[in-house]
Amino acid sequence: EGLEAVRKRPGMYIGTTGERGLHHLVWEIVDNAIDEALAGYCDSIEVIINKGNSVTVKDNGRGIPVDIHPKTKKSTVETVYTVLHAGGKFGGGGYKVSGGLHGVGASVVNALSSWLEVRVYRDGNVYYQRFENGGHPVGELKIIDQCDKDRTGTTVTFAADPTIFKETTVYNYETLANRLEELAFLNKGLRIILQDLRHEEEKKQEFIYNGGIIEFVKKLNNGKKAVNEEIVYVEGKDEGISIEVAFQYNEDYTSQLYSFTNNISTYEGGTHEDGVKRALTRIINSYAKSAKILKDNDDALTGDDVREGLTMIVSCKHPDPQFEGQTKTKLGNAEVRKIADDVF
Ligand code: 1YM
Repeated sequence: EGLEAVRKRPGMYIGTTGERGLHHLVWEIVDNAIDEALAGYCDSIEVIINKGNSVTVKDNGRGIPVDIHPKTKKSTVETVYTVLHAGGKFGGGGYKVSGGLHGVGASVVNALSSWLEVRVYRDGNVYYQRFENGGHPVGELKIIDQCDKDRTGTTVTFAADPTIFKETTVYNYETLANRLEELAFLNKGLRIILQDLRHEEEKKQEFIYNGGIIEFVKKLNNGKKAVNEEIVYVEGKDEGISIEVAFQYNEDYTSQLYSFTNNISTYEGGTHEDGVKRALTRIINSYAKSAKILKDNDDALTGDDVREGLTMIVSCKHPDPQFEGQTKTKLGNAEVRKIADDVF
């Protein structure tokens, strides 16, 4: 369970130690804040690139629990940040649906940082703990200040360790902005702010989309001639799995179809995408027949036919997603495909 393992083989946890891996650190911490938003306790997340390329991630959720964890006899904050694989489901209740390392990424980020600080705002107190040199605590979690009783949340600041990230420790503003905007589209009503304090002229963008994926489709079709003015939107939930679909046709011949599960792009498709595609083809064919647009002897429209000029987002939230190659659980692929189809 030691963080040394992460420092020995960082690639196993974050893929690469290049620029991509560096940004992965931010996504791991942001994922924990997103999970808190998905649980319904947080509606605002801030990401700040500080001078010197440390990064701060703030949320206004409940704050990471500060009580003593029964197993480790340390605070839950310290446990989440120093024990590999902690932070996921332990303690029971609730599930994590965001992507990344399934809520266990905090300790990985700490292991790969030269220093990291956590502040938790809870019960009118400001709790603080600092870690150095790959996750070693500098003292215990302690109360350093008082705050308004109504103020709750978690603030984490970390500096990627240059001895691990030898290629670069400099963040790319556009990389962060693009993904944070995507997360704002995929989580409607969630406010995400990005700030860059590295340069004389400070940059700041706020992403909040009350229309969620409808506004995502609007952006993708910007500058194109829409066929249906009003973007079609449907959502539904079954067996704890929710599916949202938004689409609009434009006069192009190509299609833009992006699907996501738990906020992660599923660019190779999947059962959620199959179910929606199948339903769209079935519904358009059935309408075309009943409206006598398709005569009895005509061939049915194919999937490719009905996707011409289609811009569509499919977003699935699944408590226990299965990716290609993973073992199947209770709900098999066929069931998920059927739920996606039914919801549509
Ligand atoms: C800036 C990063 O980590 N926020 C965050 C994390 C947690 C909670 C709230 C939280 C979760 C739960 C209960 C729960 C985490 N808690 C844990 C653990 N932001 C950030 N906000 N209370 C608070 O899941 O039941 C791991 S992450 F394990 F302690 F519950």
